[in-house]
Amino acid sequence: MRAEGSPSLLRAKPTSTRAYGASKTSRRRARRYVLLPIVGCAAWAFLFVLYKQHEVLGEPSASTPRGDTRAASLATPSSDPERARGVHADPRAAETHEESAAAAAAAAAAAAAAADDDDEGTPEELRDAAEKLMASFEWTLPDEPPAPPVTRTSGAGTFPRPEPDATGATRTGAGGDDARSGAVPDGGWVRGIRADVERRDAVRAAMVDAYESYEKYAFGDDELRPLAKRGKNAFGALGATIIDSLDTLWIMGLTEHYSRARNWVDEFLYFDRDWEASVFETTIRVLGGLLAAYDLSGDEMYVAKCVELAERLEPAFATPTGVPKNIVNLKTGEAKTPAWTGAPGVVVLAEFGSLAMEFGALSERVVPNDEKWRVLGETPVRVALRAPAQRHVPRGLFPLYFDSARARWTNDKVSVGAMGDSWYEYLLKVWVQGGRTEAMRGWLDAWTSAADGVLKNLIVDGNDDDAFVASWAGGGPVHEMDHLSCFVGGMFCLGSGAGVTDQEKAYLEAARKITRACYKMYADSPTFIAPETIGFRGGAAHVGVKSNVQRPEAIESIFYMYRKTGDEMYREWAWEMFCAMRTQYRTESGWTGLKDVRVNPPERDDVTQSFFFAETLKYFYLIFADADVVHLDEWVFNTEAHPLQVRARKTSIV
Ligand code: DMJ
Repeated sequence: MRAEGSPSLLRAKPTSTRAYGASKTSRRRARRYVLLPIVGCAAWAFLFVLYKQHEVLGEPSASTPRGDTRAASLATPSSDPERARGVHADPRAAETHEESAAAAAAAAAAAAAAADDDDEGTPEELRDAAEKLMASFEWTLPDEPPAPPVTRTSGAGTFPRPEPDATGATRTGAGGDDARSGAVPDGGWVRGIRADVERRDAVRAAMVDAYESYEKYAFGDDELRPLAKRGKNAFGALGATIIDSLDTLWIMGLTEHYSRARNWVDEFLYFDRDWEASVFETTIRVLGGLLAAYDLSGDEMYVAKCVELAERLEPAFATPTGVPKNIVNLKTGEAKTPAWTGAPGVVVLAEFGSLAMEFGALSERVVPNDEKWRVLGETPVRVALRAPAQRHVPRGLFPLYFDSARARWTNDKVSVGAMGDSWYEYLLKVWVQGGRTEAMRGWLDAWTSAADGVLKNLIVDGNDDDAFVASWAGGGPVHEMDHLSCFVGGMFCLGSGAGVTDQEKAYLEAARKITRACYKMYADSPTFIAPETIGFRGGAAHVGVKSNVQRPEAIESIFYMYRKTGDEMYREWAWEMFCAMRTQYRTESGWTGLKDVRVNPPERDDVTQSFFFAETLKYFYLIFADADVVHLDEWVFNTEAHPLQVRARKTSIV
């Protein structure tokens, strides 16, 4: 009866390693399981009487729209809607459990009375209201664990900083072979960039605005539907937005929002759910988000959650090759492949081939180090790299479909956008994540070959000092580009290291041109918002798919280019794009994507994507922050922009 994702008094919580004293937790649980049911029964009894009264007095009016019931019921305990959801309520406001129980009972009575006064609500609505009231009640329990101390990170890691040279300058821009030996993980980033405080704080204010709408209308659900003012669960009701936001909130220093999110994870996140989860999405968003929150905060609670989740995903890897199926039921462990890949066991490149950052990080963060997870994440890449090359597919590039049982490619389409993107991204980033050590060379070699394949076959110069990224089918290029492919600018920028060798210079030049094309996808649009896809002909672009879902890839590439070059033009581009998003996405009740970027003002799509918090707003913020905040020699972003610490690795099976 209870909607998935709402806090449940009956939920069996898995045991986990806690950051807080067991005795306090036990006391809290004891109070919860003994006292809450009593209060719950009282409230139910009260509502049952009301319901009976309704039956006697006649049919209720149907004037309350279904969608308003939640807001109405939640607003009842307090006239302040934020308090009503409990997410902004100070748990210490009610001194004792009894006081808060009394308050809840009074609120239940008030809610029921309000329903009665208005003569509104079917029995189902009343039951709903009671459930929601009880759910909101749990949020106001006293004795919440104290929030962990939130300190800002400078991104300082454990690697030795570059030594000053004879002139006293650090080796900015150096690296090259030294970096590749693992001695100095210097990606050639410009040092000493100072924050543009005003613009940085404008982005931070946008985060507060958009995230508080989510807290107000959908806290605990995967995503917010800002216009409907309610939540949406597309990821198994795992609180995807909360988890995707943890590190952004931390980095921005939003202490209170972070603490509420952290405590939700501790108290209400569990994975024993009858839900067919995407292994990829769950890994990059949930596992990646929890790992990054751990790396930033050191809060051990996250590691226990990660292990619980990884164990739920593990059955997907039980194939003859170790290449995982794309879908797994988190409760039953039953795994399957999508029907649309053409045959049973056929899986999607980006989905099976970009799990190694998260699973590798997990191995290093559990105590004692458990290599099982790293091997699980690396095996699919090892298998795919060794599979016989597919005809009609250029060297270094990879088809989109792979047979997980027979270890062979099943089509000849290539894309670095949808379905292919993060495969290429992780070849590079796992090498960076592992400290660019010799042990990781297999990853670098695979990426170098792939990068050269992309450069040679897919990059098409435009006529405005820009470049597009094509896809490939039937033995030749297809002149269409996804917004998703805009990440390639950032990838080439990251892969260009110090820009010392000819090859590195070519990567950086490609990055510059692709990033410019992606900026123009925004600047050339009537709304200053880019479409989901473009086509290109004769060096110019035209709109393909006209929607926009708040994607991050263009601003991601601008971020890398700014960190690499320090060219203020990139901050200007970022500011223009940010202002356009603020104008076009923002509503009074949340930030939404657009159905048609060619129409101004545009029609909204009514979703705040969880990656808008994880990626889009984070990259904007970091562009305007000091370059020391999440320094790219010490942190590497997974494909959902969750920063993971760089740690030198001594072993890899790739
Ligand atoms: C994100 O979930 C990730 O970046 C993924 O790799 C691709 N798509 C979205 C953002 O557009």
